Amino acid sequence: MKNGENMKILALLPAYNEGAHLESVLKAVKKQITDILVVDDGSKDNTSQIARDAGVNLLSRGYNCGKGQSLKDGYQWALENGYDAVIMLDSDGQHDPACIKDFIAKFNETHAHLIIGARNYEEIPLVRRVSNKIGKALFSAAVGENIPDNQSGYRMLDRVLMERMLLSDESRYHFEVEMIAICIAEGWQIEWVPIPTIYADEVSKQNPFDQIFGFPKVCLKARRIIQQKRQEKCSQPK
Ligand SMILES: Nc1nc2c(ncn2[C@@H]2O[C@H](COP(=O)(O)OP(=O)(O)O)[C@@H](O)[C@H]2O)c(=O)[nH]1
Ligand SMILES: [Mg+2]
Repeated sequence: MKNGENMKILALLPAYNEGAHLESVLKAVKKQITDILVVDDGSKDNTSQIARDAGVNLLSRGYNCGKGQSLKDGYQWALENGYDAVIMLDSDGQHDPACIKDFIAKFNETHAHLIIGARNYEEIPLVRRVSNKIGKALFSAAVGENIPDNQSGYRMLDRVLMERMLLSDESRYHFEVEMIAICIAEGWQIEWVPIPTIYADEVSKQNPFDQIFGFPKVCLKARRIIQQKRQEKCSQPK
């Protein structure tokens, strides 16, 4: 595997109704990395136009399919265009593009398939902190190891993981949670970089109902994925 400095790396930004934030986010991302892809997902505002005006690559299918599906579309595009890795970050300003260099440095050090930006949960506003802490405990118990931040969408993936994630049937937020379980199941070490915790005027697009009732389901699925892989390995001849 090449060094981060010699790699072809794409910044991948899923975006849904981010007209208020995308322009400033892209401006900051451009200072860190030249190759950028925005995946607009049927936004009803000027998200696509902002990406076009900024001169970055844009995928836009005109109707909403979910963040996970947009990420898969982005990986497919990155693989077809010969990228060695993607760094994915949110378009709403919650991920500081200045941290991109920290992901590349961590990749140079570890060559991990997956590097995740971890926030300090103590800095998350109270209501979100409580749900995130419960989610962290549930998910860590389900996968059998401490996962500091399963909700963070600030991540770096190499081609191997991008290819593997194209097989996932998740299309919304649970896609990113499943990605962690897949790495554990495959025995791929996950690496972490600290990122700042940013909350400003952005409004989450996550459905609270889905968060509360869908999360235990995704934890059980994560457990199943890991157990199935373990059984597969055990049933292979020595
Ligand atoms: N392409 C796409 N992006 C989405 C969708 N939902 C959310 N996003 C983007 O994914 C990122 C994180 O979404 P957000 O709702 O802020 O999640 P939260 O910060 O975890 O509550 C933002 O950049 C959103 O614009 C979607 O359905 N499709
Ligand atoms: Mg957000």
